[in-house]
Amino acid sequence: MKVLVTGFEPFGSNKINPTEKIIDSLANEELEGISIITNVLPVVFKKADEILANLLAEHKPDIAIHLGLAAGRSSISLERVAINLMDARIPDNENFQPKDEQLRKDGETAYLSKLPIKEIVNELRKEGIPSVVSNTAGLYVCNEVMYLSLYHSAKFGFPAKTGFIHVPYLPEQVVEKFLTNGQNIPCLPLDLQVKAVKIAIQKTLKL
Ligand code: PCA
Repeated sequence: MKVLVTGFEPFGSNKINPTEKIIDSLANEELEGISIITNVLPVVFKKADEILANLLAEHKPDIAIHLGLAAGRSSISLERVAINLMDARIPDNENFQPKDEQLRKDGETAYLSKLPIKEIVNELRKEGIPSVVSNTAGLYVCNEVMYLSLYHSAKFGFPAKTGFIHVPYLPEQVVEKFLTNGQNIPCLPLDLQVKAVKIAIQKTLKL
């Protein structure tokens, strides 16, 4: 069983992306009977598209779990839906800022997550980790990656199960924002974020 887990590099005003750290810690993990392929994607619309396509073609994963930072959210968010649209509030890391542009002309308007999102949310809550189903992954590079993974799944049959999880800031990021401009923003420690992703993988493997 092959599981692809992707995160993202920092972007915008965020100097750290927690998902990069989650990927680092998963890369050193042995989970029973599965091989985990990890990758940190650039926050660049065109490059993320190309790199994801190459990863899927090369590894043919059974499961793909894509991770991104959702600045300001308080919980682990299991995204329900990806939309066939790019409408960027801020430019990407190579200064591209698409507005109202389709991702794939031959794709559906939207795809629903193929992860067992409600089962994962329930399991995380049982473990004391705040978690919700989210009905929007935004219209930036995270939505793009979720959409393209589901488009690939619909077109080629793999990854059979794929979806997206947004994570909150890490505590150190919030301390910095509080000290620099008094913003009071929610966060979740790295160990709980890593635990949440492992639970999501295990739950997806079982169902
Ligand atoms: N979050 C952004 C892109 C990269 C990331 O970690 C998003 O929500 O689209």
